[in-house]
Amino acid sequence: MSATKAFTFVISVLCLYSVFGQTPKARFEYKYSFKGPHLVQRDNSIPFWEYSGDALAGEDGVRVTPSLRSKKGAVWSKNPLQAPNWQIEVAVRVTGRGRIGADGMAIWFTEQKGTEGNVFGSNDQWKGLGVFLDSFDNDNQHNNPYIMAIANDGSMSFDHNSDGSSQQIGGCLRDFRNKPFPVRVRIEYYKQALTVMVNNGLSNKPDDFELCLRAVNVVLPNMAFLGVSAATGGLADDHDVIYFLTHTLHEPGAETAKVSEAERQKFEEEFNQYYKDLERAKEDYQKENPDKAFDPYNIPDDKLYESESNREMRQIFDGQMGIQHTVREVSRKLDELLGRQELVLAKVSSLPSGGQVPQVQQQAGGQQQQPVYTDTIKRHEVDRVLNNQNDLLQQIRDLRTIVNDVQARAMTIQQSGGGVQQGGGGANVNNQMAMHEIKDRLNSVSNDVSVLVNRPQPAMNAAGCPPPQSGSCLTPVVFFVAVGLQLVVMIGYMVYRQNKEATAKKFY
Ligand SMILES: [Ca+2]
Ligand SMILES: [Ca+2]
Repeated sequence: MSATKAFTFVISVLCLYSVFGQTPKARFEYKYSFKGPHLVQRDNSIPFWEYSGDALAGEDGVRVTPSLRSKKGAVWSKNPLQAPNWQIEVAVRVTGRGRIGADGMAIWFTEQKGTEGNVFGSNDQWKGLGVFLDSFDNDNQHNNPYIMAIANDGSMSFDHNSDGSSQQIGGCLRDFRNKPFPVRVRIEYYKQALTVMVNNGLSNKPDDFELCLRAVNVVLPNMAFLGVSAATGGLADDHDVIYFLTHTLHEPGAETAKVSEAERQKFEEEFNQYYKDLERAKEDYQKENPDKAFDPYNIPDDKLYESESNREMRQIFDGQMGIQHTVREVSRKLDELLGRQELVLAKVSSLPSGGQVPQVQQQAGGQQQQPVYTDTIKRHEVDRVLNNQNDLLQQIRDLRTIVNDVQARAMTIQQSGGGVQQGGGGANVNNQMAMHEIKDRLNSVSNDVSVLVNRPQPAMNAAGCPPPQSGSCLTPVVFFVAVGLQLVVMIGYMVYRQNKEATAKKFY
């Protein structure tokens, strides 16, 4: 039986070979391909390609999405590929720290360039072919990550809920995440037969591929744009395209008729020349602008992203730095306070018991210190002394006025004394009244003077202030002497008058 089976297998292979003919000739299409190193130009653009959304192009590939939530990105050929038969080989890396990733990637061959949408970062209802690398198991059938192909005429919407299981041409269960080598997907479309081969990322041998799906009678547009898109959701992976290589496939006979070997060589040379020029231009630019040679997109992954433990360590470190800074600040302020306190203490202790003269302290070593100024008389104290002196002068002026008044009244009494000879006994009464008045006035003067004498002296006088400038002011001693003399003279005059009147009465 096994011999029969083997025979059947050989016959079927021969039949297939007769159907598809000889192995097609492949022609590299550099305008529909990209590959590192030196993938991007000075302005970070990829020749013949454009990228959008959250995609970033680096020297060695395109990061279609970073491993952040809800990101979408895409890279598309600028021009459509016009070929009935073709082969695409795409090397991708899907890496993430989680055990499960999301959402996945798509390789496109569509009539229109894709726009941002919900089918792995690109629009739904596409016209053409989509080959999906679906990381997330939406229908919970435990059949993801999964690779599948879906051809769409523009009428169908991708059914995420079933992971497109009813819409696919075919597919295979392959874990393409976190592999040591890039996972390669080779899509071949030849005579309406679609073949998808996958390298599992466990080896980097060029021809190490496994069949994922094969389908015949698949109708695709003759002219279509090529692209790769990716999306992340609540979970996130890095989705990188390492290279995208396109070949058109030609039947061996037609190929020779169509393109001569010379033409092929010309194309190859053109391609090589282009890359050489590009590299030379880059080197020149780096030489001219060594400071600008840094490419922000070409940061290694380990620098762009940090691990969980590194992040925690960094946060702890940052926190400790903050605490250290605060402690240092507090310590500095404390030192400042202590310094001020010591200064105040030094000033207080150096205050002499009486004197206010600035003192120069000599240290034991003989080194001269800054003079320490002890407390001196303040401005307001000087003002107070001056005010007191003014008050004193004013009160003395008042006293002089009173004295003058007394003098004036004495003169009045003296004048009225001339009429005693006519007035007789009435003059005695007047004199007594005048005497009482003078007595009262003198008493009030005496009170004023005693108030002045008992007035508390300002403390500043004790502070060695110069005595107030008395100038021509009347001193109390002179004043009392004058008043005393006046009193003696007046009393003497009264006695003299009374004696005179007594002798005059004797004559009547
Ligand atoms: Ca899915
Ligand atoms: Ca599924």
